[in-house]
Amino acid sequence: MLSENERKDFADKGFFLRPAFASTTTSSAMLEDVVAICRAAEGAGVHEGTLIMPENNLSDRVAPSAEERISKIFRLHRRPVFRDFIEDPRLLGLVTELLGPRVDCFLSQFIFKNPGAWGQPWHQDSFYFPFDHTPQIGLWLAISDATLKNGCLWVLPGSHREPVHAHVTDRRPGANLGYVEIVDHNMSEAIPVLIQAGDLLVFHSHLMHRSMDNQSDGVRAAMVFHCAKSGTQIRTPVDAPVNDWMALPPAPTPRTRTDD
Ligand SMILES: O=C(O)CCC(=O)C(=O)O
Repeated sequence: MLSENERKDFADKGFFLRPAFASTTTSSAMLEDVVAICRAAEGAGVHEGTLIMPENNLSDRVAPSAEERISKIFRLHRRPVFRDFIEDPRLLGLVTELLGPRVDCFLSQFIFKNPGAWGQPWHQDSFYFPFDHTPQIGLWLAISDATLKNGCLWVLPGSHREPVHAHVTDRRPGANLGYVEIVDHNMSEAIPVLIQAGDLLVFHSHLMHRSMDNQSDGVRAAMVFHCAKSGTQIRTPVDAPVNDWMALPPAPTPRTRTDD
């Protein structure tokens, strides 16, 4: 289910890109659902089991619509459009090849990076995942094009081989809740991930990555899922409120010539 190049990129660099993975219909349905959530909740809070987080540095903006003040919406993967996506046989094939035959989706977040929103500092996702297995797999689906101007992701190729580094709290006054930063590593070899709406970035949870501020006039949106091997144990007394463990179906068995 993975090409040779994808397998090699994941092993060598800690990520690979699947261009044109999602249709415009899927991306639009995701966007429509999260916009409806933000408007129903009239901004940040809880709605139908989802958690809606504000964009702190845009909190005093007078915005015509609720979603223009939102940063992230968590716990989406049981909703039909998101569940259909994460249970797509192409995704199941990909994550089971990387993690083993049975996999859970435990985290999902839609990211609205509105004009003026700040980027998320350098981090490794495993810092947020105090689990007994590593790695987890991140699936970052571009809902809009991601450019240098609108705050695309940056990654440090090969950094997935690093242990989880110390992370310090994001020191910018007004930074979003939960933002942390790696300050003890050289990031000079980092590269931008310039991708188009519908492209999927697949990455290792130790990969160091960040995003930049949105300096454009348009929103830079993305939908991110995280998957772990089934049976993963949490090493903290209480799980993070953003997590919601859901077993995924097994990947369909590839057809062989004798099936015909
Ligand atoms: O898309 C972004 O702005 C940051 C996303 C990110 O770093 C993450 O999902 O771990």
